[in-house]
This record gives sequence, structure tokens and C-alpha cells, in this order.
Amino acid sequence: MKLLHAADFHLDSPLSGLTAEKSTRRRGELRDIPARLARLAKEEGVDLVLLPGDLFDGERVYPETVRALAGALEEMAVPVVIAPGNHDFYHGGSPYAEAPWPDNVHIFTETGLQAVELPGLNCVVHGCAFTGPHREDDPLVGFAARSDGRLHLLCVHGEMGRQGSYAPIAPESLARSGAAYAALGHVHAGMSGREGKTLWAYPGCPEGRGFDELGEKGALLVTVGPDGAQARFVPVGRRQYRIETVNVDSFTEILPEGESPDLVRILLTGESRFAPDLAALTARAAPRFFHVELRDNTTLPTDLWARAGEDSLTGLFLREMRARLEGAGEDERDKLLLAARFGLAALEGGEDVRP
Ligand SMILES: [Mn+2]
Repeated sequence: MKLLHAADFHLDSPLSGLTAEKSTRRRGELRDIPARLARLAKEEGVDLVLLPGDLFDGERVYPETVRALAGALEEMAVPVVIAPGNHDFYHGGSPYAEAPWPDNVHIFTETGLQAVELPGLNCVVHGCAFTGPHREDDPLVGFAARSDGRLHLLCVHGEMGRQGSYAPIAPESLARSGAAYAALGHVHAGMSGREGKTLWAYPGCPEGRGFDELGEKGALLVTVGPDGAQARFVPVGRRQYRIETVNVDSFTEILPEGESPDLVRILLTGESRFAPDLAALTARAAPRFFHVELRDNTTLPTDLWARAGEDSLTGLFLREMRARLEGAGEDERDKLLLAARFGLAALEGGEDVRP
């Protein structure tokens, strides 16, 4: 049997750091995730789709987002199982309770484990729902699938571990479950492991929404057979968030030929006598990326500090600045470096450090 496992869409998330126009485009791309997954499900001929939660980011969901999701799930034309998570927990007023969902969609509604029987697939999917923003208990505690010749799967939103506020799942609970595969949601970076004969995995989110969700994002295609389960990552994201580090002297080398679809943060490193002109460099990079932002991590040239020994005002100034920098925290460092740059420029002929 082949199944598609995806989670943590966080549809209708607020997107920070983008212009209004790009934020609207990005929201549209996020809303398009279910449709892309539906195409993938058809192309791959999957028998089942497991969606363990956080499909919506929060309470405020646009009706068209719910309609787009329901439409895509219907298009999948195979059983779809949803386990609501901490962001989209199940309650009487939630889209899961209120929207009309197609017949092939099964939504867990309780914190206790429920079972969706799929006789056509000789399979049972066990799972549960968040019914509030937190839960401290292990949703799998005491659960063991019956050895009845059927395939037992789990579809649960929660975190791996023995303690936590988001349905902590202990490794031994997974081992005892006897499930062939545990489709998990909650962690936004893909990860997987084995406990007993159970393969468990987080697909990660299918699209990044910020610089804390970097790189290629997607879903998992899982084959489950008599020898156990195997999962394969499939990229689904339209764009990637990336952080690139480049020496300020080779800045142009990082610019792609055409326009990259990605959202990129460039960290400028290396030594520079003057503070890099971030506005000018950003303007230069902007046409080459969907979104770009620059951070200045450059330092003053080492040979400049060599002058700290000089018996001059410059020497005195550098000694003072060096002493302050040594005791400075991360935030203060940036200010002190800028002050050192301004000070040096002022001392040496009133050169303007800000072109
Ligand atoms: Mn979550």
C-alpha cells in the first residue's frame, strides 16, 4: 500500500517581512498546497492520505481557504484522514466541525484514540485530535494494535518525548503500538526514526514561512508492505527560504543569473573598513530573488587594529574601542563597530563613511 503523508500547512499564516503584494502572492501559494498534494497523490497513485494536523494556522481562516482544502481533498479520491493539531484544534466552531467535508475525508474529533476502518485497504488508521491549544498527556499511552492481520497505522499530531505541552509521544509508546507506520505532525523540519517495528516520521511543512523554516520542504510518500514501511521525501514547496553567507568583496558572485524564486537572507562577512552600503547592495540584489534581505556581519580590518599601538589620537581611540568591544555582547558589538568606523573616518580627514 502506498500513502501520502503531509502536515503543518499552516494555511492563512501571517507572513512577516514581505511587501503587501508579495505577502498576498505567498498566501496564495500556501493556499495552493492542497491542490499540489492532490496532483501528487494522483500521479503517484496513492491509496490513502494522512494529514496529522496544523493544516490551518489559527482560528482566523478565510472561507475560500477551507473551500480550497475541501476541494483538493475530494479530488484526491482516496480516503483522507485528518488529526487536528494544536493550531487547528477541533471544537464546535472550528472549520473541521462546520465546513462541509467530502465523504472521503475522516476527521478525528476526540483526544482519545479513534479508529478509521478502511476494509478496502485491509487497514485501520488510529488517531486523535487536539481539542485545545495544549495537551500534556501522551496520546498513545496504553495503546497496542491488535494482531488481526490488518494493517495498523497511526495519524497523530504531537511531539516526540516524555514530557511537553504538545501531546508528548514517548518512544516506548510507539514501540508498543505495533503500528507499521506513525504519520506525525508538529515538527516543521522533516525527521524520522524507528521504535520497535514502527517507522515514525514528520514530513515537515510543505512550504517555509520564514527564515526559521529553511531549505527544501515537502511531503512523504510511504510504502507499507509485509516487510514494514519505507518513506521517501518529495519536494512540494514553490519557494525556499535560504540563508547564504558571502564575503562582502565577492557579493556579486552570490547573485543568480536569472531571477531565483527563493527568499534569501544574505549575511555579509569579511573585513571592511567602511560599513557596507546595505541599501545599495540590496537594490542590486533585489531583481535576482523573489525576496532578499541583507545582514551586515563584517568586521573592521585587522591591520587597522595594528594602529592601536600608535601614540596618536587614532591609537588612543582604537585602544578604547577595542577594550569596549572585548566586553560587549552581540547587540552592542554592532553599534560599537559602527562607532569605530565613524570615529576612524572622522579622525582621518572627515571622510564620509556613509556613501
Ligand atoms: Mn503543531
